[in-house]
Amino acid sequence: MIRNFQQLQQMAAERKQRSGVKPVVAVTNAADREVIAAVKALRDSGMADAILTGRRDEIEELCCREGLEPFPEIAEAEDEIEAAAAAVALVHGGRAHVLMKGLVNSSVFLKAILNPQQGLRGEGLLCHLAAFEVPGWPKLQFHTDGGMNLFPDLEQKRRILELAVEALHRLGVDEPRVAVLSANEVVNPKVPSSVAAAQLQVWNAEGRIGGCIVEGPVAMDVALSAEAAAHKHIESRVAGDADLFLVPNIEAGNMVGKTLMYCAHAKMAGVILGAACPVVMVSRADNAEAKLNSLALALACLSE
Ligand code: COD
Repeated sequence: MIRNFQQLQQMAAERKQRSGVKPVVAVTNAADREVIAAVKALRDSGMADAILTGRRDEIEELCCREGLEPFPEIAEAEDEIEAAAAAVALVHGGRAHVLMKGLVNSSVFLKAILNPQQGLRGEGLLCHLAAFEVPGWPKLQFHTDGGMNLFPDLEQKRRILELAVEALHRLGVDEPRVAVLSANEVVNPKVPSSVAAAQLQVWNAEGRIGGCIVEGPVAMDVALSAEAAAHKHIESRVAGDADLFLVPNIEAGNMVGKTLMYCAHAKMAGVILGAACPVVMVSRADNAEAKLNSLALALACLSE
């Protein structure tokens, strides 16, 4: 169980010590104060080094202001499209092990990763995994996919689940408890998410999806509360103890995440899985601390 982002950062630092190799993060358009502050914190923590892409003059000025000296290596790029291509090329060339989104539009960034020739597409689907530290909640909550796939079908949900479970194994959660969310615990053919959730639970019971405990469909109250499950006479191994929440689609995932952040003061980190390397997916509005948490998540997801 990972209690909070501080523990996640420790895990990322220990992972580096075990492997003996200091990972390098390629930062896409680093010409932003919060990005530079996050890179400084990253370097100070010893978790990884960074190579920055973007306009050299702007980046160097920000490095001076934030005390990031000596300057990290900079790959010159005129705009966000060039910067995305340069950062992806650093991963292709084996110079970087993790890719990070800096001051760049999400769609431009994702399209650079998905580019069939120069991108970082692996064998199959890519998906977004978010981690939330919610005040008063005993462990990090992992949510997928509220950030990349729009309306995944059953097969895509299965792949998203497998990618997220694999990442949680790397984070030391050996048998994640997975709540496949819908609006109710009863399968209703008129609610596609409930039908898909039930099938994922069956595949898990049959051993076709392994390494985790999957229950679905479950409503959010049951996923979050053993008392709610008992009250509804639902026997559950996941209720109140879910590690991973598989959301029905990007709209639901986005709304749950934003509600956690704005109403429950949660902190969020995000990573894209299934690409040639873990990809740090931050919002341009995130502060340096949030960006550092996403860096820690991606670094802890690296295979050893
Ligand atoms: N995994 C692997 N390949 C993919 C994926 C994926 N998740 N998505 C698309 N592809 C491939 C397709 O097979 C196709 O070959 C090519 O990429 C283009 O596919 P399109 O035309 O469906 O995709 P795009 O380029 O229009 O958009 C892909 C995005 C990922 C940009 C799009 O799905 C998107 O905008 N997602 C949501 C991003 C977002 O707003 N997040 C919330 C805020 S961070």
